[in-house]
Amino acid sequence: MLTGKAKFGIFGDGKEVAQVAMAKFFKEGDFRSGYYRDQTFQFAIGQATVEQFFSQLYADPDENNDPNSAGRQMVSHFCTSLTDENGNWLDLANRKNTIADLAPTAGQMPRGLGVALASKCFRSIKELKQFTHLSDNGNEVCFVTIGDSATSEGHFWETVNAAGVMQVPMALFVWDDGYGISVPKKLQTTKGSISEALSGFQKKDDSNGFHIYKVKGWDYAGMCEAFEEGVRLARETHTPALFHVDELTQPQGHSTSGSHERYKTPERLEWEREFDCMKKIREWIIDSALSSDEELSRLESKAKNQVKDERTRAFEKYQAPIKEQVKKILELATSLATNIPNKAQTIQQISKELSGNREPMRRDVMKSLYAMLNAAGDNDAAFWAKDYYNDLLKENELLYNSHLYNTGEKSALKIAETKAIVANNAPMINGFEVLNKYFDALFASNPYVVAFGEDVGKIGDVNQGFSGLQAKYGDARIFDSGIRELTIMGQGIGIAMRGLRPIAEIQYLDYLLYGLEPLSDDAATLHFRTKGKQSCPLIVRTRGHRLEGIWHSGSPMGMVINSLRGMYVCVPRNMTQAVGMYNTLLKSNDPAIIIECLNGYRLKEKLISNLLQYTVSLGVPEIIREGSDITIVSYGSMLRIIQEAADGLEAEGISCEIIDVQTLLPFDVNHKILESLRKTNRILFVDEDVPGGAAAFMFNKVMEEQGGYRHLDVAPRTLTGKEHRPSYGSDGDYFSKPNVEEIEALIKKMMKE
Ligand SMILES: Cc1ncc(C[n+]2csc(CCOP(=O)(O)OP(=O)(O)O)c2C)c(N)n1
Ligand SMILES: [Mg+2]
Repeated sequence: MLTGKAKFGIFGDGKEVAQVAMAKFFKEGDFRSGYYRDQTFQFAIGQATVEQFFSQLYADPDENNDPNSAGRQMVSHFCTSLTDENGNWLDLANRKNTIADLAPTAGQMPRGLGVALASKCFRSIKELKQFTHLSDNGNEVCFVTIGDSATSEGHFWETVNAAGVMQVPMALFVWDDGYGISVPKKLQTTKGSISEALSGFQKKDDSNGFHIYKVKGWDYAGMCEAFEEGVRLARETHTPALFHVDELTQPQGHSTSGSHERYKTPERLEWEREFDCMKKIREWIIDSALSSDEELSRLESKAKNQVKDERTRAFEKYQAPIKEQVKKILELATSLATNIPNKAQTIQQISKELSGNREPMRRDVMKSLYAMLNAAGDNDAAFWAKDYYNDLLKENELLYNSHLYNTGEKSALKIAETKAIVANNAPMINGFEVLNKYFDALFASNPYVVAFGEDVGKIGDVNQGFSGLQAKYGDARIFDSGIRELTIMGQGIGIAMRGLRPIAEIQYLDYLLYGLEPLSDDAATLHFRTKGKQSCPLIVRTRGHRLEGIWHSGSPMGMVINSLRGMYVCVPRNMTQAVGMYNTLLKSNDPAIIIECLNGYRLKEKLISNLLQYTVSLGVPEIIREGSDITIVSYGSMLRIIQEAADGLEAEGISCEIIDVQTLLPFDVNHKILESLRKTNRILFVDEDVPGGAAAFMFNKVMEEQGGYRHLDVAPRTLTGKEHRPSYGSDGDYFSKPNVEEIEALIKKMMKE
């Protein structure tokens, strides 16, 4: 199947006819949130070419050749640009859009819900009517595709339920080929049929729900009829449609790795040959006298040749820059060999191997050049070769490691700082009231913002940040969601990708685990995997750190920062700082999570007078107490406990400098902590996470990246929570998380060393 030029292939054969039918009803402004079988659809809507398909198969890192992923994704993972190079949203209402595909099965479901929900927002929020480049009054449909077996995932059920409840324009196509790799559908789906299992979701005149259609994947006319009706109703009435497209096949099995003869019976294989949709549509075309056997054969052979040509062209384009590199290295090698005679033989041997490689890869180039440089050692003659090696390192870094975050004007790190203004007569109010006043001003001034989550609407969230605001701004902008963290995150991702500014709430940080997958796999990788063509300016709002009990005082920050590279992680110590972070993020295109302090909502803060202007620069720690003997680095709720310890230590003549990192991702971009350490020569990292979690991350950053080890008088320390989840009650908290006495005792010990 593959000629050895590509590593892995996964294709949409056996599903071509259904995709041609689906493409007929996909209009400008619509979105596709699908999976790796949709190549025919992408070709049919004119958003991918065969040559591009092969470029992706070869992992060509040039985005001109593989505009779908610049070689970063496996074949059949498509995407169209949603933003321009400056991060501004394109005229999406007048183009055919595809959200960048993902490999995790059913991963397309949660954000597909959000993409569809955005249409509902555009239709029902009057402030959004002006943005005609983003939506034609909500007339866009989100076409979601999924395999029959992936419907076993919780993602599928949660999404289907939410779409049925909310009534969003989703056209959901289940490509049913009877298998998920080797596992047949009777082991996947109740009653072996997704449409039957979902029959209770069928919309009735007086209910919400789905329009459900069952069609045969080789019956072009039948599919067109069903798709036309279902998609039209989704567009007009926002009732979602489910198309169970049965009787599809996999002519080549699941993928290029492994053959389906291992798990399909001879009868099934025979049936697949008989009912292959390409064979069936050919018969239908001839029976309907639309064309003749000869004409079709001519077309088929023409198409085969065209594909071969495009394949060759794609490979040549992929090889061209590498061959240039090889050429340059061979030249350098000749000169090296001449100038370093005692290494000439080694260098010539390396050179010979490289030039003999008929299909060199970039890593072969790097390995050869490195080996030559190794042979040359310190010899001055190697100057140009070294220079070239460094150039190539830089070039490859741009090709393979760039674009994790926005870097242009929409980078959250480029947002200018505006300091808080605290008037002399500033009132002291509760933390939740600071947020409430802020969100009020925000919704009055920024039409793009919507907020949702469990209990966010009617009661204005469990801590009253949105109290009274649904009544003021309407339930289209501030609304309640079912208890479904996964799809609340998906809603946020999809809505953000359509150019809006969602604040999607996870009620407590401990429940982030339920919603982590789409953040980690989708939101955090999006900018990277599309090389900047798509952005997801989602803000996840949650609250955490110490309060009471195992599931209301977790602080799994190590988990968060390690699974969410590609997002920013903000850990404000109070609600005013949180406001500054919301403002910064709302001006940028990077996704982020803001973790408010659960125990901070009822603490008093001075109300600043520039709520909407105040911005916090991400990655810039704040020294919240100056001192000279030791630097204590922490964040969030922990800081208040550290302050108390510092008061106690001061009475004993020990002067503590306390640094609030404010954000864990990014972390101290200007090395402010190092500056402090230079002065104190002692450092302690404190947090509530488990040992080896975020405290270890901060330790590593300061010691290794900032070179902090050079300024130490005593061993650096981390002080963390225990390995277990926190026990209940105030005593449980005291003995599970770092406490004042523990901090004091450790610092006193460090001072004596
Ligand atoms: C979360 C996750 N688990 C497992 C896999 C490995 N995997 C890739 S495709 C696949 C089967 C999917 O079957 P189905 O949904 O029926 O789609 P089909 O490939 O048959 O079109 C599996 C198990 C994955 N990609 N993601
Ligand atoms: Mg399948």
